[in-house]
Amino acid sequence: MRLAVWDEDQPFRRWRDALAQHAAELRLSVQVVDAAAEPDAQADFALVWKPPQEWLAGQQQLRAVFNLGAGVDALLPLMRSHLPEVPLIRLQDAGMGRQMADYVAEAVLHAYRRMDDYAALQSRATWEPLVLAPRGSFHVGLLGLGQLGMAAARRLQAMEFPLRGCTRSGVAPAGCDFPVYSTDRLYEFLAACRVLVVLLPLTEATHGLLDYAALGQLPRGAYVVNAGRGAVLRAGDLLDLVEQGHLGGATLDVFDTEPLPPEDGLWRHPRVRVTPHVAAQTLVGPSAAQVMRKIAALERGETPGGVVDPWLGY
Ligand code: NDP
Ligand code: OXD
Repeated sequence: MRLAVWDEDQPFRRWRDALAQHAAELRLSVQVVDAAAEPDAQADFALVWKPPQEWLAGQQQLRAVFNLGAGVDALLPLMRSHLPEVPLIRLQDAGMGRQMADYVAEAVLHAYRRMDDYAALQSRATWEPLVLAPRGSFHVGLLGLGQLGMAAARRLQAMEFPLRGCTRSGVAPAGCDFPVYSTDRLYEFLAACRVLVVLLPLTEATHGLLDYAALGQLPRGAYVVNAGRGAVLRAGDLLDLVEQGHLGGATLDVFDTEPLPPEDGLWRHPRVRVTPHVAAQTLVGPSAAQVMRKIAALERGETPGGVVDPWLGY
């Protein structure tokens, strides 16, 4: 079988070597092709991150497309237009869960230990111990409890923060023993979150979900962490609520426009921390292993995990 790779973020040889190694372990005979170098080569499977639409449209015999990331919002519209019958399969954790748990844990501790307040005191050379909230009252809410939301939840539970979650279905994932709300009870969920961690995919239903009215449901002083997708949250509304003192601050990894334009006020706000979409990065080794396992499942006639529902958009 022929496997085409389109990923401008990594040298092709890294994917080729990792995929070849895992194919050999699974006794799969695979020719790995650099799609950018051989754009006309027809492939059976494609592994892609932000491929050009002309290339995707020219692929006539694909059996499945693998997205080299967890979020499919950029690729799904291209698939709908050009390859509506071909399954789109996303990465599930593949080494991103631990990175996301690190990112979220740091941001929650930053909020809990009032580090922005101490930074403000330091800027005035003021020595002033601040009151620390009892841990048991410091509820962290996870909006999105998929692969990454649950990885973050497990870490926060180990850190003894009380948790609550909110998902589309309201169904608690396996291993989740804290309360889970469905989105129709979003405001009730938000009302008790001292920190809101957003790990949602960008879909029609989540676009702009966290607007002024929704963010206003958070308790006074609440902190927001967004590592899902920028367009889920209206950053202007967030900034207004921080300015008004209703929200305590935010750690943001994802933005409506990326890179975040230099003139954007988020860069300079003393209570907002900005990172350049790095909370959880695609790791070649674990991703190649997962993709080859999924191809092996397809070859056996099975349906692997991570097949995107085109109607739900994730
Ligand atoms: P999953 O598909 O495993 O989980 C998605 C979660 O979101 C599920 O719990 C799902 O609910 C919930 N959800 C979907 N739609 C809604 C809605 N309308 N209202 C409430 N909840 C909803 O995704 P992952 O955990 O793997 O990844 C989450 C997102 O993280 C990705 O889509 C991507 O955008 C982002 N990401 C960011 C990275 C970064 O570096 N910043 C890196 C990797 C991913 P249900 O359980 O009911 O289906
Ligand atoms: C992803 C991402 O979706 O990097 O994997 O954001």
